[in-house]
Amino acid sequence: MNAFAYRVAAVVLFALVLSAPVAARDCRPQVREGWVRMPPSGMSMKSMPTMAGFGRIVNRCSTPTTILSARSPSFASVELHETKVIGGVSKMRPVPTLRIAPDGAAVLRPGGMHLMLMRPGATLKAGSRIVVEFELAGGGMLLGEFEVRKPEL
Ligand SMILES: [Cu+2]
Repeated sequence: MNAFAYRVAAVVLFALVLSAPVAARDCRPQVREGWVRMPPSGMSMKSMPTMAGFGRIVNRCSTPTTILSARSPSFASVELHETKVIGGVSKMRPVPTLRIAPDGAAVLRPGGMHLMLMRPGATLKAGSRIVVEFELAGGGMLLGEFEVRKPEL
């Protein structure tokens, strides 16, 4: 190898060493268009102490990401659920872990996957925002913001 080849090899190596860990550290999924559906009007939070959260969790990283759990300072507990119609009956079941492919997204929407937000600590008003923390496999954390909205009539 001549001197030029050595220099090219050194630069390439240096770039690899620099870029790999930085990309992994900087790349986190994001919550977009997060919102929480208030109970229908006329129903108090006490009679229906569960709300549903929707939005998109986008993974723009080159590696898959897995959500292990969720929690929120505004609710006693948070679970990921999936609604499925089985034999004409709509049923919800917990989603223990949620894997999102590289450049993929998990869509949380009414009638599908959603966050089940249980027992709010305080009465939430339309327009207020709550934060949900998602625990990621590998030790990371994802913070998502959700706007409280009235259900559509
Ligand atoms: Cu549910």
